Amino acid sequence: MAAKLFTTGALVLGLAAVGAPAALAADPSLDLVGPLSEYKIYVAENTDQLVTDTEALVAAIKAGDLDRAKALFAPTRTSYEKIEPIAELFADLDGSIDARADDYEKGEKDETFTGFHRIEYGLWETGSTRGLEGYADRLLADVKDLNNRINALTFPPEVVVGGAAALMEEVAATKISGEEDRYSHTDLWDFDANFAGSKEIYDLLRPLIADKDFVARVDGNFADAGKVLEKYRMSGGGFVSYEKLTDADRRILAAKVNTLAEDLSTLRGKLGLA
Ligand SMILES: [Cu+2]
Repeated sequence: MAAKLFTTGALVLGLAAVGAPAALAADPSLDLVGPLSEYKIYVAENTDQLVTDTEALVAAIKAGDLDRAKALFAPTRTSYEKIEPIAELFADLDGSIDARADDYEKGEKDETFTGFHRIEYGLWETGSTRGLEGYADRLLADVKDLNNRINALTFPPEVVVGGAAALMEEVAATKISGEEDRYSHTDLWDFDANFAGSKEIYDLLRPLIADKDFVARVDGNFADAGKVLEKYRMSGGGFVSYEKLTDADRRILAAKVNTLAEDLSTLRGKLGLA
């Protein structure tokens, strides 16, 4: 991809040198071709992983293995959380896969409440896999549907570029309160995945950003947020309960997430996208 990008750049420069209109050299969509196709590969890897991991989670639920199902819950979600800006383009599936009980009139008791958080509720609050088989089947059908739909999708550049900020905005607006994984308190797994998904987009676009102060600041804030998360990483992988996060660390994390959301929201303008 880098080679292709270079060729495009050289071509544009060549044209500019022989006196082509400056507007030609300023078309930002040419530079985005490489990063966009890289990102599409990243998303495809994650949706494949999501299907594989969900199959294992569903198998554990159907085998009545409560401990295994609980252990697989958070890691299975991470590939979804990494690609949320794209997954959310399919609002119906995002609703059935990742909605919270609050989105339903009767909360947890609502018949139409499905997906990860319905399963989470069953595993942690009811403490049993019983009655979750149907939700498990539905979740697997939904993530397979998502995988197919994403594979057929032409990625809108503004959604990809805007996705880096969208992930951070979502963490800032709702997730930092711990509302997402309220029964399992596995929120730090999601945060880590949200950071990874945001940083993936940023890193792919990074070579195109001319403002070096901006790049230094964003790099620094990603690193600082990562340092806070590292303190809570378990030796065997994954994270301790969100309840263990100290107020001081929660404040640092919230501040970093807010600054990142604000800075990354200017990416479109920095890349010359409308
Ligand atoms: Cu989510």
